[in-house]
Amino acid sequence: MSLTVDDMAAVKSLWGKISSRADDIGAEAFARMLCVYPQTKTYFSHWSDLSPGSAQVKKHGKTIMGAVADAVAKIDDLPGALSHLSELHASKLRVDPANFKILAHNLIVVVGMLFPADFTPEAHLSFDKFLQNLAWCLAEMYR
Ligand code: HNI
Repeated sequence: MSLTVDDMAAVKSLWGKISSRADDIGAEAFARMLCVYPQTKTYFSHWSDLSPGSAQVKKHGKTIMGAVADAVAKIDDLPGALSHLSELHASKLRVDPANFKILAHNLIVVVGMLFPADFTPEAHLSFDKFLQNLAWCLAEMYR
C-alpha cells in the first residue's frame, strides 16, 4: 500500500517528536527483536554479546535508526533511498526479508511504549505503512 501525502506528513510529524531519542528506540527495538524472535539471532552469531543493552546491540540500534532517519528524509523516494541497503542485505548479508517485518513490528511497539501521547491511531497507521514500505523496499533486490 503506497504512502499518501497525508501519510508522509504524519510520519514526518511523528519523526519530529521522536527523533531525538532515535538511538534509544533503535537499541530497544533491536534488543526486543533478538529476545522475542530468537531466530533473528542467527544473523548476529559472530557478535560476542547479544544481550539487551550490550554495547554491540546499542551501536547497531543506532545504525539501524540512521538508515530509518535517512528513509524519513527521502520518503518521496524510498526505493532509491534503500537500494544500497537492499543490495547489501540480499547479496552479502543474506537476511530473509521476512525479518524486516519483524523489526518493523518491534519499532512500532517501542515507539508506542516510549511516546504514548504522540502515538495516536492516525500516527500509528501512517508509521506502520511507512515501515511496511521500507521493509518492501529493502526486499526489492531479492527479486
Ligand atoms: Ni540490517 C547491517 C539497516 C533489518 C541484519 N543493517 C545493517 C546496516 C544498516 C542496516 C544501516 C549497516 C550497513 C553497513 O555496514 O553499511 N537493517 C537495517 C534496516 C533494517 C534492517 C533499516 C530494517 C528496518 N538487518 C535487518 C534485519 C536483520 C538485519 C531484520 C536480521 C534479522 N543488518 C543485519 C546484519 C548486518 C546489518 C547481520 C551486519 C551486522 C554486522 O555489522 O555484522
